[in-house]
Amino acid sequence: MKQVGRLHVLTDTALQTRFSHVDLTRLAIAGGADTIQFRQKGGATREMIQVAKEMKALCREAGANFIVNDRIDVAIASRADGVHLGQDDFPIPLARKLLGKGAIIGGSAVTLEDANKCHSEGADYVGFGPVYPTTSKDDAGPVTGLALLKEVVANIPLPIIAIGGVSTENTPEVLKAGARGIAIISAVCCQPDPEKATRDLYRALQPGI
Ligand code: TZP
Ligand code: MG
Repeated sequence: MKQVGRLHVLTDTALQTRFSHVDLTRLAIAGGADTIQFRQKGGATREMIQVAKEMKALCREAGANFIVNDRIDVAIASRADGVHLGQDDFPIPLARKLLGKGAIIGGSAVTLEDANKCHSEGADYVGFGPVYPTTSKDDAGPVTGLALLKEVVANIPLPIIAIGGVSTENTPEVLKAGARGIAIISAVCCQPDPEKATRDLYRALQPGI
């Protein structure tokens, strides 16, 4: 049975170059991440597949979910557990046809309407945000805030994963708003010690379990 995780770490090698996607996977898993999302915009597809296969192997060993952002071809080639798709990415219903019922498919939403669309198209979870200001994604859209997060949680019968500026400090209020979990780039990848940063986030999530 597929289960949507609560601590999603999105690997990033554009905002920082000290750690590779594979390094970040290892560190985030050691810190307690239950979901690793391979997020790379551009680059050679062959290399992406190679990296994704290594990441998948580490995740499988640790019992963590391995999700590929945007690239369903890379997800298929690496036997990922699923994909995460934005509103302009590969259509969710078509992804479901290709990946099957057992795959975890996440959709991005900035509004309640987006979240509704993710649900009606068959997503397994919604990545909602940016809940807080972020500099990690140029076209992240307007900051949603906690009130809209609450509204989405109340109206969409799917796990809602908060994204955008999420940190150890604001995780408690994100959980209080009803989010099932959090998705993180900079609060892990751009920290001096990504493993410790992940562990701190893991601890911040504990009261909600
Ligand atoms: N989608 C909405 S906000 C965002 C993405 C990928 C960026 C999240 O990065 P950070 O550094 O955790 O704010
Ligand atoms: Mg996308």
